[in-house]
Parts: sequence; structure tokens; C-alpha cells
Amino acid sequence: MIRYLTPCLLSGSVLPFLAGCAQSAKQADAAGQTEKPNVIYLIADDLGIGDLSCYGATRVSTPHLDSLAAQGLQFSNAYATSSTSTPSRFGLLTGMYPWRQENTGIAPGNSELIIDTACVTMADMFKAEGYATGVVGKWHLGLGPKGGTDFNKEIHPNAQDIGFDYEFVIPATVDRVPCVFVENGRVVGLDPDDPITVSYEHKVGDWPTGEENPELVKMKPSQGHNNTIINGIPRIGWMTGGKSALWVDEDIADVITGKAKAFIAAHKDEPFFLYMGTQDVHVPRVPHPRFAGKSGMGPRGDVILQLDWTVGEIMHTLDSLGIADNTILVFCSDNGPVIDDGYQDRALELLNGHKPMLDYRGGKYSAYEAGTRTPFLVRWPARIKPGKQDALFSMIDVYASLARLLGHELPQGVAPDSRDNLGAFLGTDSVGCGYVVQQNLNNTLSVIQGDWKYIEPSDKPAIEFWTKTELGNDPKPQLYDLTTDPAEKNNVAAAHPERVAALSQLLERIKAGELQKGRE
Ligand code: NG6
Ligand code: CA
Repeated sequence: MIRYLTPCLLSGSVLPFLAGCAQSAKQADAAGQTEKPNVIYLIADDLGIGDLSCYGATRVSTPHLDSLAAQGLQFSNAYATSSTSTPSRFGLLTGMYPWRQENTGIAPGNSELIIDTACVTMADMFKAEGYATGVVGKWHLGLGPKGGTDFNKEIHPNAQDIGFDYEFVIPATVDRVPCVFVENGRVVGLDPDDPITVSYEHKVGDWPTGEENPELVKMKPSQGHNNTIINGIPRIGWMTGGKSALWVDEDIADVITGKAKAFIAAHKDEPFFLYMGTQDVHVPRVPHPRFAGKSGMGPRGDVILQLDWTVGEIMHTLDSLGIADNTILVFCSDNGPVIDDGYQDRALELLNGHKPMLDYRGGKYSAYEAGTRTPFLVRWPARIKPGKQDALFSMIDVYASLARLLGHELPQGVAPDSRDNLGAFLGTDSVGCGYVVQQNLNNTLSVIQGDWKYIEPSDKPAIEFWTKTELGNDPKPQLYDLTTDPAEKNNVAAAHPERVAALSQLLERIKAGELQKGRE
């Protein structure tokens, strides 16, 4: 699926150049106004814009996220690039649309690192600016060389090879094997006498699987998820070995929150960039006992409470270290929400009127709005005036916007699709970036410009049996007026052929890279 490949790769000679730009810690930024701010980018998994009380949820309460929203900017029109995790995170960290590169679909747990080590990532940019950089939590961008990860050796390349000084990650998703943490290239707690074997093709070892031993599972699959059983939960993929390294699902939030807090504390006296991915609220939804049963909406609601707790812990840490004022804290989701994502956890039955998608159409995987529209909060007490932000904003633009904030010149080819949208990010521009491109599960692209959203024609199925979500694929072009029809109920393409032609042309130009920096 290579489309107009415009690599974010650079020859080795650019890296020393960037390193040469490194400035001493604590130096004033381009505007000469403040010390370099710390940046924490917190990305939740499969969280809906309707899952937070600050966005209107009433059945579940998210007090910490609400206070983050009240102290910062709350975006109403912010988007992930893609409606699934791997491409969405790829776009954020590389500043390149994931659909320009072939291997950016949902990554298995033994995938190679899909970001080329020659790519100058957002983490590289921060490092070149003298920041301490770290990644904690869900990764889902692969680890190791092509041909599959060997979890028994020091794994290279890893996140440390693309700009992160520190790495503590869940390799893929919590429903995929191996169910272990990787810290700086090594599986945490691995006994060398009990090596790990992983396969996504066939069963390995003799651990029970959901398919063969359904009587052993404590959470039944509704779709797929019937390979190796770990902690009573059948996963995607087979594994054996590494018993001493297996995570405890109930403890994951505590573990990653602890690691994030430790990273922040260790770097409180220098600028730092922390990229943190929570496993919440992705399936399998397994809250710690202190959250279990607390939401009244079953596990999906309980892990929203757990996620809110995590955010509260990060905020408390910043307060107690006295560094909240000059820390930019961003919160968003990687893609839209999903109710049944493959386990029978009664998420649908217990919704009780709760609307993770609000009234937007589709959900995770979809080209419709609920696929990529994300809660997006930015707090920076030193510089950002709290309020609501209706500007159009895409996560692809975070990279270039932060580069601009730091006065960091991005050479041509670096973060090629990321546009400087700093005004919207800081709340001084209420209009935003002009257009936003969205990608669904099948790589069908949409573009929003002004009031209008165009979804390109696609021969892919309207619904995949395993997602049960409307994917937004249609052999005919689709056009929606998002101002009058935010729920995308009326395809008005036939009534506005000139608008369809203009937006389809815009999309083709974006695909061809014609609107990239220096080429527009
Ligand atoms: C799908 C899984 C789903 C989830 C998704 C990736 C099945 C039936 N569904 O294939 O459970 O893991 O992949 O989600 O296996 S993401 O948020 O990481 O992109
Ligand atoms: Ca996700």
C-alpha cells in the first residue's frame, strides 16, 4: 500500500547537524520568554470523546481529566491521523502520514520496529534540543529487526534507537502476546533458563489456548482472541516461556504510572519529554480491584476511572515537584472508541445511556467522525490561557508545532506532513490548520476542510465482521456538511459535484506530497 512514498528518512549527515543544534538545558526558547517547557504527551487507548465528563459524559465521572481541561485548552475538533493505534502513533512521532509507508497497519506483538532508525522522530527533535526523553507504556510500533523480535536478547533497534533515552514499554497491545514489559531493550524479569517463544502463525509450546481450553478462561472472547491464555485471558498470538516476566493485568496501570512518575522525578531539573501510552481503555479491560465495580458500567467504565486516576497521579507529581507551571501536559486518545472489541465484558449491556462516541457516526476503525475525533487537552499554566478551543487540529501537526515553539528548524524531509499549527495548539488561533486528513482501517482517506468532509470512494467492505463498526467505505464519494450534519447522516455529494471535485483534488495533492513544507 505504498502511496507516493515520501520518506521521513534522512541521510546520516543530518543527525549530527541536528545534534549540533542542541542547546544547553534551561535555555530560553525562541521567543526568549520562558525556560524550555517540559512536555508530557499522554495518549490513551481507544478512548472516546464522550468518555470524559468534561466532554459531556454523565454516567462516568473523570474529575482529574476535568480539572486538566479546566486548567488548559479543551479542543472540540481535534483528530488522530488514523482510526487504529499503530498508524496513529506512527504519524504522531514521525510527522509523516502513516499511509505513505507500507508496514504501518495494526502491528503484531513480534513486529519489527516500523520506524526506520534514520527517521528523525519527535523524540530526536527534543533530544537535539537538550531534553531528556522517555517513553512509558503502550508502544505498538514494533521492536527489533525485520523477521520478528527475539525477546531473549537485548532487543535492537528499540525506542532508544529513535530518540528515547529511556524506554519502558508494553510491546504491542494488552491483548497481544508477549505479555511482558520491555525496559531499555530487555524483557523485565526474564529468567534466561525460561526463554520466550512467540508466534503469530501457529501454536508454540504447550500452554493452553482459548480455542482448545475455553473452560480455563475468565474472560471469554466475542471475536478472535482465542490463542494462548495468559492470566486467564485468551490473547491474540501464541507464546510460551518467560513465566517470571509475565505482567499482571490488574497491576499494569500502577506499574506504568510508577515508571512515568519516576522518570519525571529523575528529570525534574532539566527539560524532559515524556511520551506515555496507557493500556486503558483497550481490551482486555482489567481494572485493579480498587476500581473494579466502581463505575457501574462494568470493566469499560472501571478502566475509564483507572485512566483518570493515572492522569491525576501525573498531575500530582508535577505539583509536588513544583514543575507543573512550565510543563506542557497533553492528553488525547490514539483513535476513537469501541464498545465490543473482541471480549465478552458486557460493555454494551452496561452502557446505560453512556455515549463514548457522543452522536458521531462510526467508531474505532471507521472513516466516520467517531473513528478519529479525539478528546484533546493541552495545559501549560505558564503560557496557555484556559478555555475551549474549536480550531481544527490534527495530531500530525503536534511535531512541527512543538518544533516551532522551541525555535527548532526542521530540515526539509523531516516530519514532512507535520504543519506548524502552534497558534491553535496554544489557543491563540481559533481557526486552525485548514484541513485534516483521516485514515480508516482499510486506508480509505477522508479530508475535512472548513465545514465539509469528503470521504474518498472505496471498494472495501462497509463493515468487517470482526469489528461490527461501519467503516465508512463506499464505492461512491461521500460528502458531509459537518456544521449542519455532524453525525454524517446525509451524503450530499450528488448535490455538490464541484465541492466533491475540489476536495478530491485537495486529497490527491496531499497524497502526492504537494502541500508538504517547501513544496506548497
Ligand atoms: C483487532 C483486534 C482488537 C484490537 C485491534 C487493535 C480482534 C477480533 N480484534 O484486530 O481487539 O486489538 O486489533 O487495536 O482480534 S488498536 O487500538 O491497538 O489498534
Ligand atoms: Ca487504540
